Order: sequence, then C-alpha cells, then structure tokens
Amino acid sequence: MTLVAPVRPTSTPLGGPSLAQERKLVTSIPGPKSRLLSERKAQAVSAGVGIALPVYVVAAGGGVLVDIDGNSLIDLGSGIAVTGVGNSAPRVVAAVAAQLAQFTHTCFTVAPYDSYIEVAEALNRLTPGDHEKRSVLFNSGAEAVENAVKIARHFTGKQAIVAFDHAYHGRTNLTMGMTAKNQPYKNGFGPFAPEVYRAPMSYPLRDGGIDGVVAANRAISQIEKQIGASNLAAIIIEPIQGEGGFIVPAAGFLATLLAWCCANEVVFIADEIQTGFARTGHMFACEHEGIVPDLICTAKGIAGGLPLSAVTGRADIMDSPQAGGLGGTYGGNPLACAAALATIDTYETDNLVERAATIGQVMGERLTALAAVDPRIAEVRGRGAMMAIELVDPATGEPDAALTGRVIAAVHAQGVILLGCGTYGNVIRFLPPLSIPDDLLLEGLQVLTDALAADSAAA
Ligand code: PLZ
Repeated sequence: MTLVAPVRPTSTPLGGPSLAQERKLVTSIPGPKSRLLSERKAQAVSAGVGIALPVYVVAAGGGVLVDIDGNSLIDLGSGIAVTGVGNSAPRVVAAVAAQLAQFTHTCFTVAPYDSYIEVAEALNRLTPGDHEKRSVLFNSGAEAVENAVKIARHFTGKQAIVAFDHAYHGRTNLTMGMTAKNQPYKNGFGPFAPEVYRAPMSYPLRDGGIDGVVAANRAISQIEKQIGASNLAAIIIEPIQGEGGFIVPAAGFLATLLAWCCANEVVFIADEIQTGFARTGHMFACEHEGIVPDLICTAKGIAGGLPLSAVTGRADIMDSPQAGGLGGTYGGNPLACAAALATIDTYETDNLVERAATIGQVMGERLTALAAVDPRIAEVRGRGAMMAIELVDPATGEPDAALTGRVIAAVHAQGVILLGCGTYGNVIRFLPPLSIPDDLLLEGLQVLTDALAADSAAA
C-alpha cells in the first residue's frame, strides 16, 4: 500500500467576506499541491468529469477563491452563477449552521417543516406576475426542468416540447435531449427522450440581426408546420441563453412567443436557472422584456451554493398533478431551505439587484471600450452581472475558438477565474459574485485586456 502525503495545509483560512480581497500568486497556476491532487483525481474520479481550472479550493468569499497552494484568485465565475451573494455569505452561514443544529432531514413529503413553505411563498412573491402562484422544490436545475415538463404535460394533456437552438437545460436524459450542443453534453449518451423538438433562436449577431418579432414568427411557423399546437405541451426558453453563449434575443422575440403560447394553450416555461436572482440587474431576466411566463425554473443563485431548485408558476397549472406525483427524497431539504431564505434576504436587504446593474455598467463600459479597438471582439452582450464577449477571426467573421481557449488559459495563469461558453466555443463570459469589490472586478478585466493584447502581439 502506498501512503499519500497529506496535502491539506495546517492552517486553512476561513472563507467568507473576511478573506483578504486580493489577487496574490505564490506559485504557478496550478501550484504543486493542486497538481498532486489532479493526479489523485485522475486515479479516483471518472474521466468524464472535466475541470475548467484545476486549482483546488480551500476557502472562498467576497470576490476571491483561495487554493491549497495559498494562491488567491479573482472569481469572475461564481461557480457558474451560483454564489451571487458571495461564498460563505454571513447570513447564509448563520442560517445553515442554526438549521444544522436543529434537524437535517425529514423528507418534506414524509413530515414537513415551515421553511419549505416560506421559500415557496418567497418565490411566488418574487417571480414575475401578481397572479396566484404555487412552487415546488427540487435539488438541481435539470430536475426543475424535468418537473416543469411533467407539470406542463399533465396540465395540457399534450406531449411535445419545444426547446431552442443553443439551449442548455441540463444533463439528465430528458434535459440532454432539450440541450442543443452535442459536445461534450450529448455525444454517445443517446438515445434521447421522444417528443422534444427544436426551433430557431433569435441570435442577433448571427441571424443577420433580424427583428425579434420576425425571428419569433419564423420559430412559430416552424412549430406549426412540424409539430402543431394541438400536440404541443410547452415551449421552454432561457430569457438570456447561458451555456449557449449569453445570447440575448432581439426585443420582442420572447413576448411574441409568449403571446402565441397563450393563444394556443401551450405552456410557456422560462428557464431562469442561470439568469435568475438579481444576476441580470432585475430579480429575473424576464422582467427586462416585461413578460410573465406560465412557469419559471430556478436554481443556482437561489441558495448561496446549497443545492436547491424550484418550479414556480400559475396555480392552475401547478395544482394539476395528482398528490404524490411530484416529489423526491431531498427536494427542499431543510438546510437548502434555510440557505435560500437567508440568500433571498441578502439579495433584498443588500440591494443586490442594483449592485448587479452597477457591475454590468462597469463591465459594459470596459468591454465596449476594448471592443472598439479590437476587431476580434465581434460583440459585447448580456445584462447586469451576466456579460460576455464573442471572439471571431476579424478577416472572416468566423468564430475563433482557438483564440478563446488561449485567452482563457492566459487569464487563468494570471489568477483570474473566467469561463468560456457558446455553441462555437468562442464566447468568454463574466459572472462575478455580486459581493466582488470594484477594484478586483477592474483588475480582473485588466488581466483579460492584457491577455488579449499579448495574444495579438504573439500572432
Ligand atoms: N438550465 C439555463 O444554465 C446549468 C451547467 C454546467 P443543473 N448550467 C451550468 C455543466 O457543465 O454541467 C443549467 C443552466 C440552465 C439548466 C441548467 C442545469 O442545472 O443544476 O446543472 O442541473
């Protein structure tokens, strides 16, 4: 038997906002202890689990992650839009610790507790529309999407589901089928569930900039011809597409689809799993377009990093399934509910919707200035603290995934966590925690600016 040297540092820094808010590199990235853990990972964890930046985290808070080698990295990813309130946010830590000491699990469908109801009430209050609503809680985003589909099918008595080009809805069997991109999400994992259809998206940079209403009518026409409203239970759409490339549909696209759904007894489901909870400078991204979906799926930013998701929507639709038809062992677990209540309180009390809008202004100004002098940046887009740049070969306008990969790697090496996305792998997205200090945000954007400059100098 081989003994493996312990890699945990003797004094682990505590996380949360009290962590020093600085970018500080004491080793190369990843450092030796992280590299050792990567070797153990390869021996212990399925190779199917990819990693964006293999620095192993020991603490996080405010706008930084601290790794096991003692490096402090600027966080522009929030664990993919999860830690909107910041890592180990004080109210969340206190609420979860208190709940942990009371009870950890009963299963809400066996012996319930009031925090689940309180989360449902908060979701019913915060989501768009002042009609009567109900909510149901689950664990992951994909599980919320699956259940929104179950509910819509039960309510309408119809089966077909429409998702859009560039959509991402999850990795379970049904949601893989709804997700658009083959690699890495679907390749070799079929067959996929039947009665899932795809419609064309509004993607202003790549569809000739057609008007949102025109783009919606193109999708509607395809739906009517290929599926038929009488077979269609629901359409599901991310109001700003996340993994697909932070695609903001042209104005009028969502509203036109919604109006058609209302006229045809088709349930309109908004997947706000990535856009929800203050991220875009509104509590929910649908508010930017003034639309009120029938059902809305939430997860990620809902509970400060604890696993929780929800479906919220019209009471008549949500009350359709038979008692016992919806559930799950852990859905609305008491620790996750305690975290969600503290997280929602933090968004509201600390005015994080406004903070997200301010972050968007700061990022938007910097990135727009950068794009003005750099033809490789074809577009700066997004809303609030959910922004992105799309990189192309300026000579052809073709997506430049290789450049995107090089720039992200260079930024990582300088201690800034940035994520890519996009159907063509050529989008860099910015999803900072709303707890990030301004100077760190600007420093992170400067590191990106320098990396883009160095790449063109090397070319
Ligand atoms: N819907 C809009 O963004 C999750 C996926 C990361 P789960 N996005 C990050 C990865 O590579 O697995 C997401 C989303 C939208 C649904 C989901 C699924 O949420 O909590 O990952 O199941």
